[in-house]
Formats: sequence, C-alpha cells, structure tokens
Amino acid sequence: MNHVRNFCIISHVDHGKSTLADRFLEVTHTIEKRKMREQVLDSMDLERERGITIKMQPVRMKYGEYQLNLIDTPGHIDFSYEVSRALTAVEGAILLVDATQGVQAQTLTTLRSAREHGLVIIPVISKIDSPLAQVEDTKLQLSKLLGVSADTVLTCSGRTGEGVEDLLKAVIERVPPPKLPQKKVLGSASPQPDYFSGQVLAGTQALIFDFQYSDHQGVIVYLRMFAGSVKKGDALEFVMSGRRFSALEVGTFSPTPKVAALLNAGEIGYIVTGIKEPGFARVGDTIRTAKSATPPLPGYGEPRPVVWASIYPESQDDFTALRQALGRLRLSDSSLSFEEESSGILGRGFRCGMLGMLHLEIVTERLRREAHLRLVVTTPSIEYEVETKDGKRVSVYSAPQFPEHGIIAKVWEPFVEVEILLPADYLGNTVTLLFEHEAETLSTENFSEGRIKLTVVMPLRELMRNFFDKIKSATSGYASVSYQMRELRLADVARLDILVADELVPAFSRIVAKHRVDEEAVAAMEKLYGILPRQMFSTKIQGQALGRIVSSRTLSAMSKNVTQHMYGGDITRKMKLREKQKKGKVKMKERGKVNIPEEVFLKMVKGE
Ligand SMILES: Nc1nc2c(ncn2[C@@H]2O[C@H](COP(=O)(O)OP(=O)(O)O)[C@@H](O)[C@H]2O)c(=O)[nH]1
Ligand SMILES: [Mg+2]
Repeated sequence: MNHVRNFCIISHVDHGKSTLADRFLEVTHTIEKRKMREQVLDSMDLERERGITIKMQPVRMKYGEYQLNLIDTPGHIDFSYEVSRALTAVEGAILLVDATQGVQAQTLTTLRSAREHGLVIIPVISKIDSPLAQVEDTKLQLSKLLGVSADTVLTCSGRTGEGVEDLLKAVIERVPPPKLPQKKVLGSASPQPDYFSGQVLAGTQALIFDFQYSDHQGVIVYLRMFAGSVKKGDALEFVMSGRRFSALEVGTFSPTPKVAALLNAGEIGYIVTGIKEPGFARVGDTIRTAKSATPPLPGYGEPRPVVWASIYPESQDDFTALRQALGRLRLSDSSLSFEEESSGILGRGFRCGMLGMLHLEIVTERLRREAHLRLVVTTPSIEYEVETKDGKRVSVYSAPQFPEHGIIAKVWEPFVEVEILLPADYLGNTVTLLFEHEAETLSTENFSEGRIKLTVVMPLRELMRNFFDKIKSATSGYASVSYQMRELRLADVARLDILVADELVPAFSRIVAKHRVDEEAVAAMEKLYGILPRQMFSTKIQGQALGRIVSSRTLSAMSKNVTQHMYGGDITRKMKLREKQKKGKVKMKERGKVNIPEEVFLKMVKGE
C-alpha cells in the first residue's frame, strides 16, 4: 500500500484556497502554532501586501501514516500557467467554491484543465461560516456542474476549521496514490513510456514544474518524481539541454525547504543544483540519471503572451544587471518571456511578454524590489501582425512600431474566447456592453437558478479596453469573467498618434478600431488637455490617424510670472527663479520641446 497522496487546491480568485491550506497545515502540525499567520503559503511580500497568491506553493504534510503533498495555486487568470503546471504534479484536486459567491467563471476554467489532466476532483464548498453562505444552493450548482450527487460535495470553513479534517480524510480515500514504475520483468519487451501510468525504467525520472533561485545555492529545481529516487550527491542531467550536475541537496517543503535523505518515486520535492547561470533549463523538462537513456516526460507548452511591454533600465549602466534580474525572475516565473531590443532614446532594453496587466505590474514590481533597479516601462500593447504593401509580414509589439497607414495591406489581431457568468437581471446591460466591445455571442445558457453563462469571442484589443472593470460595474460586481486566447483574425485598426506642439509623442500612440478613431482621438486629446501642465507658450494638442489630423485643441500659456505665488520671502530666490525662467523660455523655444511630467505619461497610459 502506498501512503503518498498528491493534490492541489484550485478555485476562482478569493474563494479561500490559501486560508484552507492554513488549516491543513495546522491540523497536520506542519507549522508550529506560534509561526502560523494568515495565508502563510503566500510568502512573497507582494503576495501579502496585495492579499493574492501569485506563485503556486507546494508543501508536505504528515497525517497519520500518510504523506500528503499539497500545492496551493493562484486564482487570478494572469497566473493560470502556474495552475496548469501544478496540475501535472498531482493526482487529485480540491475544487473549492465560495458559499457566498457560488460557481464563478474561473471555477469552470480550472475544472476543465484539472479534468484534462485526468485528476480526481473533490468538490468542496468553503466559507460555510459566513452569514451570507448559501450552502445548499452552491451544493446544487456544484453537483450539477460535475454531474455527481450532492452528497459527494463536502463543506468546510477555513475560518473556523469546520470540516477541514474530513477533507483530509476524503483526499486520502478519493485521490489515488501515485502510480509507480513497474519492476522490470526479465526478457520482456520494453513498453512505451506512458505519462502518469508507471513505466519500466532503470533510473531516475522527474518532472520539473518550477524553479527558485538563491544567490547562495543557485538554481533550485521543484520536481515531481515519477521513477527512481534521488539523494544528495547523485549525478543527474536535464534531458533537453543535456546539462549535468550533482545534487547538492534534496528536500521537501514544510513549506520552507527542509533537507531530506531521499526523494522517492511519486513524491514532490526539490533539488539544489548549485548552478548559477540561468537559461539551461525550462519547466516541463525532465531530470534523469546522468548518461542514462530514460525518456523525457511530456513537458508543457510555452504560454502565449497576452500583453507586451518594453522594459529599459533608467541608466544604461544597469543593462547587464537588468538582463541578469530578468533571467532569474524567469526561473521563478516561467510565464515571463523576454528578448533584447534597443530603442533610439531609451538605449538597450528588453521586450517582455506577459499573461496580462496584473502580471506586467507584478513583473516590474518584482524587478524593482528584488533587483533594486530603476526602470522605464513602455505602454503595454498586444501583438498585431501586419502585412505591408510590399508583401512583408511583421509582428508588431508596440504602437509606435506599427507601420504608417499608407504602406499597410492587412492587419491581423488575436481573438479571445470569453466565458461570463452573471445574474439574469443584468443581461440587458451586459449585451449592450458586449456590442460596444465587438463581441460575438457563441452561446447563452441558463447556468443555475437565475444565472446565465455567456460564451463570446471578441478581439483581445477590446478585452484590454477595460472590459473587466466595465462588466463589473454593469453588473454591480456580480459578473465573473474568464478567457482563453484564440486564433488571429483580420483586423480593421489604425494607429492613433498624439502630437504635442506639433511633435509626435510615441508613448501616447496606440492602436484603435478604425470606426472609433475620431472618438478615441477626442478622448485622448481632452484627457491630455486636462492633465498636461501649462507650458511657457501656448501648446497645440492634436490627434492624428489615417494620415490626417482628427482632433485639435490649444492649451494656453501659463501665467507670465512664476514668482507670483511667493509672498515676501527671499529676494535672491526670486531673482534666481526669474533668471531660470528666462533661460528656460529660450531653450524651450529653440527645441520646441514640451515638458511632459512622468505622472502625465502614467495617467495617459492607465485606464481610459
Ligand atoms: N468567512 C470566511 N472568510 C474566509 C474563509 N476563507 C477565506 N476567507 C476570506 O476570503 C478572502 C480570500 O481568502 P484566500 O484564502 O486568500 O483566497 P484564495 O484567493 O482562494 O487563496 C480572505 O479575506 C479570507 O480571510 C472562510 O472560511 N470563511
Ligand atoms: Mg491564495
């Protein structure tokens, strides 16, 4: 009998995964009471500040004679690549649904991928302590969704601990132990390798599902053992890159790293490699005994970036530091992609692909904090494919690179399939909003008592036009949304430029639907008019698209005397200011440059 159980907790964001994990850790005495804190597995500062889980976090617990390996996962869609990798390391999943919210869009998405991985699903209702909990109703929703009887749905509260121990018992009963490799029978033909099925193998075979980097230990590999075992000193290799290393330490998560003598087939743990340079290994690669012929496990597809932004060091002296920081960050965030690029004004930097706006925010914040870098981040953009009239097809990752109107033959843009769950009462508002965002409805289903599930396809460009916020406000916060990237389709879009004092400001350029060019141009112009400080001279603000000026407005000059607001005070300071003002005026006229403060850039780029 095998005493190992590997499982993860999946759900819509905020349904109580990390809090339930806390109670598991308590019940199993994995963490001492005095070291316990809320959502203890959210160990990054950023996770704690924002109250969200960004990274999956494995932890090993002992319960009776059982070894339970749990992986807590993030719920936000921008971190779904973390979830999909966690699913390959386990045999079962607790599908958690908040009793005060019911089944939400991300519940459906994570359930679908858990099923694709062939996992045993344990349906669980959380937050039953809440006065707003609708336990029976949620039970019905969940049992219908899974096609199981309502009495197989369990209930718990991460706050009071009610039902938590029964959940662990259910994990032990319902989740199968890992399949182990069969013993080789002499003279038998070697069977085909089969993922998760247990194979006939001589050596060690482990799937890399995550990394961590430490200055002192180098690359630390998070893995799920499929065959054989590893211990300190073993000679191992990465299958794809062929890179060899000796295991400096092996261990498990408690949730902090804890040295172990051995990691056996079926278990989850880590290996310290001591390798300091990044770039030799990817998640989804297999680790095997060095010089063995053990076949690789099926890996992961590369995630497809949703938004792109360029990240430059404020000072070019930090370029190498930024490259190193990105390399290290990518080890612990394998959904990040980056490539070197250079720009005339900003120098050398990196074009980075991310899974959404929250992901972009987290990446830049982590670079700033963990590597202490000062950065310039350009306006995020989605990817377009442009065919120019000379027959060349190029990928465009930022609006300023979008070719001039006159030379474009065709443009393609990514579409997304979006699932929306909402109360039927808000259908009218939602349909209007969907129309405004060029969405085409694929299906409308009654989902549960008074709720509807809409499936639509729309341009990613329209999803990025604040669709999430808008649908939340159109439905008093009740709608939940999940989406998936689909194919590229022909697009009817144009680049909208903003000119300030007749000069194009690349950071303000963006790609908009052709039929919205006028509207967008006026909106951008008015917005800038409202936030741009007055200059020494009157300043024209214009929108330009499709080869013509589509909007124009003039900001009058600032009042003549900059010392007016100073009462009394130091006369020499006033003189200095006047001197400065004079010089400034001359300089500005010479260059015709307008001084656009950093916060104006930020305000223009953010929101609408
Ligand atoms: N009343 C109540 N609130 C809970 C419970 N579990 C979690 N919460 C709250 O729900 C919010 C989200 O919890 P968290 O564990 O971070 O959710 P996650 O995003 O799924 O990991 C937090 O404010 C928790 O305090 C519960 O069982 N009862
Ligand atoms: Mg969490």
